This record gives sequence, C-alpha cells and structure tokens, in this order.
Amino acid sequence: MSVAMMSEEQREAEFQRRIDSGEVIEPKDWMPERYRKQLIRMMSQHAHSEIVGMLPEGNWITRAPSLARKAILLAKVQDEAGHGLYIYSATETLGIDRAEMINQLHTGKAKYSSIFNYPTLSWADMGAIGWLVDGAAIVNQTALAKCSYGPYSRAMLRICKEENFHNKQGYQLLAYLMRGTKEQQEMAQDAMNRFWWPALMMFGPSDTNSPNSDELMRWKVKLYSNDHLRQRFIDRTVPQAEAIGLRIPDPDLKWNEQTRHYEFGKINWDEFYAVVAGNGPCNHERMSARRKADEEGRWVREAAREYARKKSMVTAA
Ligand code: BYC
Repeated sequence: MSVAMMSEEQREAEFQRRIDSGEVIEPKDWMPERYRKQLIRMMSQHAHSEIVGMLPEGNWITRAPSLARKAILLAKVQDEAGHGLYIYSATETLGIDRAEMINQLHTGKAKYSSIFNYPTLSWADMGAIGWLVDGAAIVNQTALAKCSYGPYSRAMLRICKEENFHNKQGYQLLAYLMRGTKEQQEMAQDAMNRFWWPALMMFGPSDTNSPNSDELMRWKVKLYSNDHLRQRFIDRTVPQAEAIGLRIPDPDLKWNEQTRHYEFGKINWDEFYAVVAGNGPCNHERMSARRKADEEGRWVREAAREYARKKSMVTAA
C-alpha cells in the first residue's frame, strides 16, 4: 500500500518499521510531525552552537603566539562557520528557513551548547577547547553520523573529519605547553581545571533527567544516551591527559578494573541548568555579539539578494 493510502497509525507504524530496519529517512519521505520538530530543535541547536562557538576562539586570533598558530586557529574558526552552514542547510530540508532559525537564537527561543558561555582567559584555553570541546563533540557526532535522518548524518561525516584536526591541534598545543616553562605548565593546567567539568556537561543532563532521549532513541536520531557518551569521552580522555602530565580536576576519579571504565565525581547540575537558562558567565556577551554581527551583516545579505534577483531577471530575459 502506498503511504498516501495509509491511515495516520499505519503511516507511523511503517515509519517505525523503516527506522527499526536501519533505513535512512530523506527530506521528501513521510515523517511524523514530532520527528520533524525534534530534528529541527536539535539540529538548529547544533548549528547555533557551531556559530556561537566561533566567538570564544575568535577572541584569540589576534593574540596567537606565532604565525603558524594564528593560521591554525583561523582555519579552525572558519571550519566552525562551515559546520554551522552545513547544519543550517540540512535543517532547512525540514521546512524551516535559516532566517527563522537565527531569529529563534537571537530571541532566546533556541538553545546553543552550554560550553560556549564560558570565557577564554588564556592562550591555553585554545588547546583546551580543541582537545576537550571538539573531543566531546567528536564522541557525540560520530554517533550522529549514523543517525536516521540522511542530511544530518551526511553533514556529520564531513564535520567529524574536520573536528579530528581540531582535536589534534588542541592536544598538541597543550602538550607543547606541558613541555615548556613552569608558568606554561600552570597555564595549561588552569585551562584544564576550568574546561573539564563544562566539557562533561556538553553531553546534556543525566539519562534520568533527559526528557527528549527516549523519543530520539526510538527514532534512532540518538543512538546512545547522554551518560553513555559522557562515559565514552571520559574513558578516552583521561589517558590522554596523563600522557602529557595534566591532572584531571576530579578527586573522585578512579579506574574500575571490573567495569573497565573510569568512575567520576558528581557533576554540578545546578551550574549546568543556570548556564542553559541564560545565566552563565558569558551568555549576555555571546548573544549581544551575535546580534551585532547579524545587524552589521544585514547590508551584505540585502546586496546579495538584490544581486541574485537582478541576475535571475537578466537570465530570464
Ligand atoms: N547545552 O533531553 P535532553 C562544537 C538542553 S559545537 C545547552 O537530554 P537532547 C564546536 C536540551 O536542548 C557541537 N542545552 O536533550 C563549535 C533540552 O532542552 P530543550 C555542539 C542543552 O536534545 C565551535 C534539555 O537540555 N553539539 O563542536 O535529547 C568550536 C534537556 O536535554 C545541553 C551538538 O549540538 C547543552 N550542553 O540531548 C568548537 C550536538 N544539553 O531543547 C566546537 C547535537 C542538553 O528541550 N545535540 N540541553 O528546551 C545533541 O546531541 C543533543 O541535543 C544533546 C542533548 C546531547 C546536546
């Protein structure tokens, strides 16, 4: 029977059957309205995170300590812009346009990752962001690259490749500082101390407090729970820290030989919810920088639209 002939329940059952058998959903396929809404929520939040995430690192481009470091940082920040654009485009396939998504960000209706509401106080923070923040993003996005929605999963494949470069340059930056003077080592450790816990919070609330997870996992948008991915990140990152002499700022961290996982201390969820609610150290600064950039770029968008309009008139004539 074609989808058009089916009742609503039959369509939903058929959709779930496709998901369960590992089929990929494409933009023109029938999908439950709630699947579309959930994807728009999550993907637009992801795109916003990439764009807002340019700000803390952009802050250090003019102060990079060498030409090579400046070139690397510039390339990384440009990559983040590209990631935002891929994901905005992938989200547009669900029937929302980019201007509306940006408006949702600027009016506080849409969220972006909590991590970008923390300040970048030293050069070592560029290492901590690349290694920890991009590292956490890779763990999350490698799973999303196998998610049920085609445009999102394909965007993730390319993004993950670039994030691997980001991750390695961050780790190399910190490893370099850890081989340097006492002051450089302290600067690296201080960045680690400030970014470790916020990086763990990037994976979202614990499974028992994650209202969207059940639905997203049933639809294979999320393949693993928040806690599962957080644990995977910790297990792979602790040995990397040890290898360059950085200490994890968690007195309760210990290896469990039985489970073959690290046990870790309590995450400060009050801090997480305060940041998500708009009360982190840099929420206001980030949003006003975004609004200012949007306002100052208006003439460029208008000029590009006018150029496209005139060009299409010439082509049509
Ligand atoms: N920050 O039910 P839950 C990057 C919200 S950027 C803020 O578990 P879900 C990079 C959540 O939205 C990569 N809010 O939600 C860029 C929900 O609120 P609403 C960013 C958070 O969706 C530049 C509520 O809490 N990656 O790599 O099942 C430079 C309940 O949570 C956060 C992505 O965006 C948070 N951390 O799972 C460097 C990945 N966590 O919307 C690097 C895509 C939760 O119901 N997103 N909330 O009001 C995801 O994988 C999932 O959306 C999450 C949350 C795991 C984040």
